[in-house]
Amino acid sequence: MMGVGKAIAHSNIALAKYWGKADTVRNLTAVPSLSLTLSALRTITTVRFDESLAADELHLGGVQVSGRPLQRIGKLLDNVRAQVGLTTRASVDSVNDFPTAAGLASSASGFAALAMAATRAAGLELSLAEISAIARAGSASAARSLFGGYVSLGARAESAEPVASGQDFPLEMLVAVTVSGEKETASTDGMGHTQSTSPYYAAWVQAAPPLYEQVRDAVLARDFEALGPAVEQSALAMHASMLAARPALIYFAPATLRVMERVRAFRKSGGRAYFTMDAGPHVKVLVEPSAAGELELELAKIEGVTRVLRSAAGPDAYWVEP
Ligand code: 2P0
Repeated sequence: MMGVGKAIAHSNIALAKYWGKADTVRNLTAVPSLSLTLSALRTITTVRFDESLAADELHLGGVQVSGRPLQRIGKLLDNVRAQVGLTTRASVDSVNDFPTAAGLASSASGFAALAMAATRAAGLELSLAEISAIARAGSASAARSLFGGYVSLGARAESAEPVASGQDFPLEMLVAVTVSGEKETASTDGMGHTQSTSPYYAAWVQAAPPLYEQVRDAVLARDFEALGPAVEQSALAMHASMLAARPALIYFAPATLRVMERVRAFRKSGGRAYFTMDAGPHVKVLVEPSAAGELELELAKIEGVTRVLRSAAGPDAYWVEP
């Protein structure tokens, strides 16, 4: 069999964060999350089952990769192969059309595009929800990248589901890419470490569901002023649990704090914008389209900010001709 599939998925940024697993074997999350899919950050992935291959192969941005990334995609491919009784190995070609050197998370769009492409290459005809479950087993945040707009993933949920479209509530995201000398800790490792050593992890697991509900209700009500504070609290509560780990997990760089301060100053002068951050030093700022251009210029001037990416809401993941 020489099946081939090609797909495009967009990255997503959680507005209500998840951090921590309820089940590490099945990769189920401990708390619910809600994200915005971003049009400007895409991964394009081709999967080709090829009988001449002795082992799975992975190319990221044209460069052959082995080790842990290859192991992780191998697990997803094994799952897909098991569903159709296939033993053929695959070559996977994945390209991000945004600057990966910036250390922006690419596992969300990466595993979503991989699950789309691999299921098609294997000849499976599945719904986006079913493909979301396959992506989630590879990387939990990837479950959300199957859908466009605002997307939720419940605690212990198998797959994500759409909450609202980007047109329903048109917000934009500015990604302030910051410099950091530190090598980032992989999310899976960081979560496990927080879970096993932070005295605040239990408090985070208690605080996250009501914050998620505030975020979801504000999205459904298209209420930016209710949404923003809940988004900031979700990110900072998550980071508080990491900061209390032993040793501490500190993702803040000096420029991270400068961007946050600028966003707060923007609000003091009457603007409306709210920040969030993930397992890295970059800051993502949620803003209305009418104010995005002005704020983008301001963020770009901050010391330690190397570039600012601007994105509207993105669409569902989709297949393209290989
Ligand atoms: C999120 N993050 O909700 C949270 C907020 C980062 C901080 O999901 O271990 O890529 O591959 O399942 O899902 C990043 O972790 O981790 C993440 P794995 P994942 O977006």
